[in-house]
Amino acid sequence: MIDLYYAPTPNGWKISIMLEECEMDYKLILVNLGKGDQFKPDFLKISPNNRMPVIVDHNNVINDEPMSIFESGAILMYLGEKAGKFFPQKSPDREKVLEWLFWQIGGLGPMAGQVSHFVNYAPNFPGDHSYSEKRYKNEYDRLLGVMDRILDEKEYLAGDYSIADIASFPWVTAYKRYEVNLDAFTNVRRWFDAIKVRPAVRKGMDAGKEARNFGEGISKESLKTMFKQDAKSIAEMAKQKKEE
Ligand SMILES: N[C@@H](CCC(=O)N[C@@H](CS)C(=O)NCC(=O)O)C(=O)O
Repeated sequence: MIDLYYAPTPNGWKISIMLEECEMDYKLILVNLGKGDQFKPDFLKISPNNRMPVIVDHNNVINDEPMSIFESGAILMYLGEKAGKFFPQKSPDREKVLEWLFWQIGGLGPMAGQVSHFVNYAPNFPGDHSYSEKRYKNEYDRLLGVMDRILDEKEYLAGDYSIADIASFPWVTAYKRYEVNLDAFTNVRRWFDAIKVRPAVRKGMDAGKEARNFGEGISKESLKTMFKQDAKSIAEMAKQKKEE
């Protein structure tokens, strides 16, 4: 059994989709990010970066502890290897998948995440955010353009459907909220439509959907917990959760 520490956001969906695609047994453990569950001592032990997703694989015990993994890219690689699916192990196919997986982890994810911040949350904070919002929207647009060019030659990012597509899909689903016209990216649209109808993708995207929230009615306390983090504040949060 695999425990998935999760919130229904694009980074969480990558892993719920992968577990569904691999038909693996898993238990969903919801992490309430607004309430600061990511600072609880037991959570920080498996996720020192105070972020979800994280998995704990009870079938892989090392030095009396079940294996835990944080960072969605590392989790996808682990699950792909474990299941022998969506992550070829032989060169050069392995490197082709890794190129696009790292492109997502270092580019599409962080940039789309910033667009999400400026669209969904920054309006709660005073000041003119227009330059920052435009900067990240341009970068998201550029990355969709890169995808579109590559998908003109290939059906999926690395040729066959892989963990690179599973990582990228959730950050493309957000396009509507970001006011992007996906039809302008013909190949991305074809890729997106092919992935969204996969039964495992639908199931993975539905995992914990009752907890989904795009910031509507978010409390001042939750905004502070999530968006006023610096080295000092996360140390204080961790101390507070230890004492609770
Ligand atoms: N690079 C990380 C990013 C994970 C991440 O940013 N998770 C966010 C939600 S989408 C989170 O847990 N935020 C908690 C917080 O900001 O304290 C990954 O790919 O796993």
